[in-house]
Amino acid sequence: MRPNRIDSTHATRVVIIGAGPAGLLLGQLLTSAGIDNIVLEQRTAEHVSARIRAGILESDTVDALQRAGVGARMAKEGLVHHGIELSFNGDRHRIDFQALIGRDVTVYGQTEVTKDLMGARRSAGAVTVYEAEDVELHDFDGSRARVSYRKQGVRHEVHCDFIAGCDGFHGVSRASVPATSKKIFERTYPFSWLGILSDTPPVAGELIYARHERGFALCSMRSTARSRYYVQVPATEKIERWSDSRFWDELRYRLDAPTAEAVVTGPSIEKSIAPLRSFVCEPLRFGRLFLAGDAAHIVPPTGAKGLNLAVSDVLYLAEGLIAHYEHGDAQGLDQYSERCLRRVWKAERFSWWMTSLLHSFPDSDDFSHRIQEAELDYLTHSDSARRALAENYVGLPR
Ligand code: FAS
Ligand code: PHB
Repeated sequence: MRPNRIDSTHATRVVIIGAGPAGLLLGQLLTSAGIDNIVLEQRTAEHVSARIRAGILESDTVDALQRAGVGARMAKEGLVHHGIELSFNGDRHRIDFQALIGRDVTVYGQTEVTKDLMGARRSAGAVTVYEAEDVELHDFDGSRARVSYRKQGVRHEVHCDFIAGCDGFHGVSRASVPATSKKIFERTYPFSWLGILSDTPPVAGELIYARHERGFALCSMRSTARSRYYVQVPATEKIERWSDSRFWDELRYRLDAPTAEAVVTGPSIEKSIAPLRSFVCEPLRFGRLFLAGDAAHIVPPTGAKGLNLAVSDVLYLAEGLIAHYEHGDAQGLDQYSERCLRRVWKAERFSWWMTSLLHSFPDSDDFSHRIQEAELDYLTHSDSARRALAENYVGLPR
């Protein structure tokens, strides 16, 4: 078979590449608005729905999922949190979102959000092609875009008005844009997060972000019976070097004594290492191609922004596409990149700040340590400083 022979041709209005939260939420919003779309996903549905990723939803994200008609289980199972705690120098200090800004966040795993969106898409009868291989983007700078892919040996081509690149950091969409048409901003960190999931009760009722000379640790959760913990490890660390007991010991070293004492340990049901980076691609629109979510930007997870930023991009993109099709109004699409990037860069700043505040940097000097301590001292003695952290953590207004 000739490599570029097309065996089957289709047409739709919007091709969405990637069935992560960005792609699936965009698909849900477009389908609900009667705008025909197809999602192309390289992995299996089982793989996508089994991924363990983010855990914290901003209130705007919760509202968006409710409005999109996929919030029922989240409303039942999500845990509303009115604050977080910072643990350092042997003490815990609460940041009270309710008292400071009257808002909250919801603990509801990205895994569950993805499952809810996948279920809604199935119920709507919208098309998702899983195991779509060799996805290629064509003519997105022309009058009509095309996306080709291979499925079970058959090469398909989809003609469309627009392409939404929701295929994550390692996807094909951003890579299809010529280097001369995009500017990349990037910072990599000399450490990663080693995460563990365990069916044990969380050590506390809210998240605890811990700064310790041995490194950062985070006590999070997925429910009142399932905990999610992280410890900072060197960027070169290998998962094979971490038994469960080594993880639990290291986590407890980094917590204040009462909290360390209270940790309930158990077998890991998932254990993985995720690298940390700050990354932004500018712009986010290239003719008929729009980048959204991790395809466009990456934040270190310290600020719990990744998933929430993906939702924010998709809301702007859906608004623009719906205005285009319903009223012939191009303003939303023309302003998409600028509107997203204003919000993205503020989330990048906050995520970088939280990461710089709480992690130990192998090459940092005494001055840097004193700055970290002064920052933490300011946070624990100033309502204004705590209010600034709170308003960024729960999500800045759109
Ligand atoms: P995703 O990466 O979720 O989805 C992209 C989809 O595109 C994937 O299903 C992929 O298979 C598919 N794809 C890729 N290339 C393709 C191609 N060529 N053709 C077709 N499909 C293709 N955020 C937080 O807020 N807190 C966290 O704790 C946190 N932990 C994370 C841990 C890890 C290991 C990673 C990688 C990210 C983490 N994030 C976290 C960020 C994460 O939650 C993202 O922000 C979120 O998944 C973004 O969603 P999407 O933009 O949909 O990208
Ligand atoms: C998580 O529960 O996975 C989580 C929570 C908060 C973060 C990062 C990850 O900042």
